[in-house]
Amino acid sequence: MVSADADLRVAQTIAGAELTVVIRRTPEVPGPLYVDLVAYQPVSDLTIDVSVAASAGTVRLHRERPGTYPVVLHVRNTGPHELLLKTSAESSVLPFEVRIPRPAAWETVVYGGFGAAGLLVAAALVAGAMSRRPIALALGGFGVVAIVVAATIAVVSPQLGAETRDPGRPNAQGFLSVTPAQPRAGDEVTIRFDIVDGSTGRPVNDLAVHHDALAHLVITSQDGEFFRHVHPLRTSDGRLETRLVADRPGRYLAYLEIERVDAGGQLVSGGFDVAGSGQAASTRAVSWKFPAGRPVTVEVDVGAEGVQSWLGMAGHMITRDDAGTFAGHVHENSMSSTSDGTVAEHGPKLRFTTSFPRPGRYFAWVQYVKDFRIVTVPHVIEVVS
Ligand SMILES: [Cu+2]
Repeated sequence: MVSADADLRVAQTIAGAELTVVIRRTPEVPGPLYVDLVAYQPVSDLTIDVSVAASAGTVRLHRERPGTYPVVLHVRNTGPHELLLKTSAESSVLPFEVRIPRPAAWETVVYGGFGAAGLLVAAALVAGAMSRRPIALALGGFGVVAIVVAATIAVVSPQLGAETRDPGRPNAQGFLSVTPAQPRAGDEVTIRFDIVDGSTGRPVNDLAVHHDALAHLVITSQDGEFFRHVHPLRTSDGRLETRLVADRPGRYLAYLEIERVDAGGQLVSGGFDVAGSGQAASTRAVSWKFPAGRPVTVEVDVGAEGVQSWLGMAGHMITRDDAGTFAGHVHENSMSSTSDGTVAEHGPKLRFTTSFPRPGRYFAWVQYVKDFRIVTVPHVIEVVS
């Protein structure tokens, strides 16, 4: 379940296209539900049916036209809803909640208290002017009490309103499967993660949006030459799917970042093999050399025009060791972004601070968005003791 006190942004990789689905805050119900699909390059011609309950719309993405595609739907009531995205081949169900912001109870008391105080003090002044001293004093006294109560609650309330956190939920477990079961190089492969609760074994139905997605999936080939960072479609409770063309033979490693409501983030991993001949080794040169076990900062030049915020950040750096037993993901150091997810003034340099646990060879992929295009820059890192 995800909620929408503010705009809700959910990245989705659909038909190979990278989108951010923005469900805008709803001012009233029944009323319009504004949804934007932000398409990143390369955009393909694609028709996407977008619907919520009985309300439906269609978005037609055009090749050569990255950016925002709006659609207006209709919601009748507050509470849990599901946004359905559908193309001829794929579909995704995104749970969200419609909430109409209502003042908190303590706000009512504070404003009510100040209001009552104002009236009582005014009445006291009137009574005083009419020379009814005891009444004026009493009214003035109540007014002062009302002010004290309101002011005390105003000061204490932020603590009262503090979120009480769930003690945490059991870890989820993920099982990776691929279709076809034994893919060959060049095949389109469907990668499916079934996420179940570690205690009950039931499909997990409480994935939370974090870093603008329900799940972040990184798939690399063992040799580091293949890299995809995608946002799988939620096809049912606990089931996440993505399709891609595995263009080279060998072992593929998959890392899925998820977060459950009221629980911490976790990484679920898996792998699969792609058959074929002609395994080519990586010939990429080492671009950075670092000591093991210490924080290091890399600087990436993105040009004077800067970058756009993507997944709530100016940039991402994903790392992996040669064997695939270590995987890391850090964000650009400024950690800031624009709330509307459009042009941010980051650049011309992005900085990432990370560390590598042991000596050896590592891969790193730096990602940022420029002109609605996701740029991925691969690096090979040598880590020494
Ligand atoms: Cu992601």
